[in-house]
Amino acid sequence: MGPEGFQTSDVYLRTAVSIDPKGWAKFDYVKMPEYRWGILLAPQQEDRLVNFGAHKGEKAWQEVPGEYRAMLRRLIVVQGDTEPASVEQQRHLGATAPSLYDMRNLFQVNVEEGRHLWAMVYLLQKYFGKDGREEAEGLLQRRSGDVDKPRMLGAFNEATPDWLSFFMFTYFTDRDGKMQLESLAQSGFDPLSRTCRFMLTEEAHHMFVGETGVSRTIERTCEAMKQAGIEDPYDISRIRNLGVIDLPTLQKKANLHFTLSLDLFGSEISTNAANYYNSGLKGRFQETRIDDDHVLTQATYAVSKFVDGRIKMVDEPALTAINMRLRDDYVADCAKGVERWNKVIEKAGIKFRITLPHVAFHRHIGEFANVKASPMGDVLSDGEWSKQKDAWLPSKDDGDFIASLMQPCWERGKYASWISAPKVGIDNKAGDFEYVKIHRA
Ligand code: BYC
Ligand code: FE
Ligand code: FE
Repeated sequence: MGPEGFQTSDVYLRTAVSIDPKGWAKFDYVKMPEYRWGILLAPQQEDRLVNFGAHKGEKAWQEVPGEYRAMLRRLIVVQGDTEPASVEQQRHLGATAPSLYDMRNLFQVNVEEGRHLWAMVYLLQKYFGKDGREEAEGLLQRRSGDVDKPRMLGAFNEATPDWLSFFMFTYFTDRDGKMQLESLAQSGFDPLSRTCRFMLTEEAHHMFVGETGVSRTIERTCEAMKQAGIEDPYDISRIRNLGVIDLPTLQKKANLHFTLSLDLFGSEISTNAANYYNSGLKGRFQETRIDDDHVLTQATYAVSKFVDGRIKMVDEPALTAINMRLRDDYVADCAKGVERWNKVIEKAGIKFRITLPHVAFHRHIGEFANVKASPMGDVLSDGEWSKQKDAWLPSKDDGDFIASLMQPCWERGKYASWISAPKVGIDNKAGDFEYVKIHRA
């Protein structure tokens, strides 16, 4: 279920062969079927403790704590399920890669997500016996978008129809991966913590691909607008005629992928999350750097809720609000890169800003699942929503237009019309480096 085609191509990939800084960035040409995954865990820290919840201060577990076995297995299975799902969603994208550089980055992300599945399967096989093996088998049976055996979480059954979606996905959805892995890296179950810590080193590159991919798309649009003397970012048809993606459509794509990713944090109020935390299985983002008691039985946290037809902040027990807190940390993390995108637009002198929509907008999980709200957070009637939704989310027309731009560009050092070249090459390679040597039968 990996990338379609390109089985005989030589791809300039980074392979992790060990966890020390010299070992995890070996670059060379590899044919994807020959790519090999290692089981890589961050070094064991002696005397590591459970750092939060009811077991705070006890020695971290090297074996599965019997009373939490089912919960822990569930967490590992959900994490494992997302990894191959993203590869399945992206498998057709090689055919329309806007450059060899981008194609190589896609394949790099794919092989690493494959390794992340392997990392979770390793835990299931090694620590859970028969039921672990059955769950591991289940991970191979499910497929993104399959009617009978879909992937577990919503966003991983959506299509990734084009390269802009791929960049938005790696920016927004891989960042959920980062936040969830950070929380699992805090786990009192030490093997899970160690494997997640190493996975996070790889996750950074996925988000880099997303952030720079969107940024290069914006840069190219602004450049084309300037060359054509177009100042108004809403002069859509003229901008599209230049073979670039207009900024309002970029905003719609961001709206879609951001909100699908918000759904991945579960309900704002969740007893599952409270139990994970209390049991010492899943912590908060940067748990050990937070200045509180790390038990949270007395603490409260402000949660945005839908009360009497209005969106309001309500104090809730901090334990049940764990998902909300992680989502807040996620939104703050997302906002940083969006500001860097806005700098590119500002520098080009175009009056437009990309913004993150309100958390009540376009949601399918939690407090706002049954609410229609605008990106500004105004509650709407169904009629108002239907009238305006195409202004906020990609329409069929937008999709068709983007699809029309997805022409492969595989000449060394060349880029498709809608995206600029990167500032620096992978592994500092020169501009015309042949990141993928395509030999087709
Ligand atoms: N779609 O109690 P609640 C990554 C279910 S991404 C469908 O609020 P909880 C990656 C939920 O399972 C990171 N169903 O949920 C990125 C529950 O079902 P049950 C992946 C959903 O448990 C890019 C019910 O609704 N890792 O690595 O507090 C590329 C009640 O919900 C969804 C993790 O997610 C949804 N979006 O929170 C590659 C970490 N949301 O129990 C890779 C592990 C909720 O009634 N997972 N439901 O059958 C978790 O910590 C939690 O399972 C969640 C959900 C945060 C996902
Ligand atoms: Fe991953
Ligand atoms: Fe990732």
